[in-house]
Amino acid sequence: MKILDAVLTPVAFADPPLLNVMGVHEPFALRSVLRLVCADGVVGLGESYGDQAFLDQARKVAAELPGHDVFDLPGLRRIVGRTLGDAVFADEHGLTGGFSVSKTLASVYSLFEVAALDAQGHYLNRPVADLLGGRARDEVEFSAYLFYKYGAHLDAEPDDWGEVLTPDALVGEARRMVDAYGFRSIKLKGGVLPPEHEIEGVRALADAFPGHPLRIDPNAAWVPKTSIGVAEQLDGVLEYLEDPTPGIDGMAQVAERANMPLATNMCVVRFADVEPAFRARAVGVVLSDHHFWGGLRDTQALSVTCQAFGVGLSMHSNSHLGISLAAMVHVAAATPHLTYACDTHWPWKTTDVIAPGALEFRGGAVAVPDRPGLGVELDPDALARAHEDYVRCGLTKRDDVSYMRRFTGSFEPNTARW
Ligand code: GKR
Ligand code: MG
Repeated sequence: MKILDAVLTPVAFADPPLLNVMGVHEPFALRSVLRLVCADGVVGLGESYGDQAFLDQARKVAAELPGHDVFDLPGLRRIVGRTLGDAVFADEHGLTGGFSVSKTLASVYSLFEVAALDAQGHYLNRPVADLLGGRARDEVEFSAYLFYKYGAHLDAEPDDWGEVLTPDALVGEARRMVDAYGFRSIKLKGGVLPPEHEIEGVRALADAFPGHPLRIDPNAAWVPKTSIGVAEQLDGVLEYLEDPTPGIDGMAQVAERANMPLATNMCVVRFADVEPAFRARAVGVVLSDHHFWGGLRDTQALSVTCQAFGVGLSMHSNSHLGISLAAMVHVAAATPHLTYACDTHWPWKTTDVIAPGALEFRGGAVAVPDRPGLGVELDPDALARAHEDYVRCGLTKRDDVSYMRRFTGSFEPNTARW
């Protein structure tokens, strides 16, 4: 089935002022939506980053696709490689590890692979999970994703989550999310307050939610000595400790002394990182993310690699919309070795580009859609509105650091600060 056109639409959606090691989320998060228009009226959907640097690369590939067979994924990979050469897309927010040619190719390829699989599913009348080998599970469990946050964006009214900077407020945020979605696992984005405050926050969560698995992710805000101290103080409280410190060597130092596994979406971000990290015993859990690991099938390959080495697999997330969630659900369903509830930013958004109802959270899990392809349908009016928001907001890249400086006057990212 031939591809006739590949239409990329940058979109923006409202995002609260969530805090992390690099600063604070801007009022809008950016994404790109891909419609892969094929013969016979079949359309495949994809979603990925919306930063200009990514769009520039993706557009070059989109222009090469008319005439390509949507079932020829090795050929698609060759087109991406040939078109991009040694381009490097730098996701400048700095929260998903280093940049490289291979990661750029994997990221751009992923957008098109997902849309190709969606189109294949529509053509064959089968869900994407079936094309990936079939379901290992009928529903996919996700974790609550807590953030410290400001109560309002600059020059804006307070949002309805309010300010979250204390253990009590954190428990309130968790309560709302757990009640609304039924999450069991709870993740706290750390690296915002001094570690002793974040330890207090985690302890408050443990008291308020007994039996719920807990995680904290300071995005490498701590030096190894501090990380070891935190691991000691939260021994028996955390299911895993995510990216406490930068780099494979630092993580290995911490892993040697920590009783819980260390997880990462920062020091193992491409296949070339696997061997050195596993050899150093730096990580016990890899957080996969099809958006930069080369799509759904390479995510499954990552899973098998982890299984072979006795390493767990979970899933990383960034601010995203429903096409991405659908892709995450299908690949998670078709990946037997997935050992923890996946991350999602889903509760933080209020709009989407897909028609409602296809993806519902029950008991913290999303049932795998039975419908063909990804099982989600684009809402053309919602897409148009999200594109208007993109144009109106004027953002062309994610820049948590500069936005934080507008709140505080001066700010340096907290990486390895404590
Ligand atoms: O949305 O601020 C955020 C997160 O910090 C995100 O960008 C990270 O990439 O969730 C991610 C993580 O686990 O590191
Ligand atoms: Mg992380």
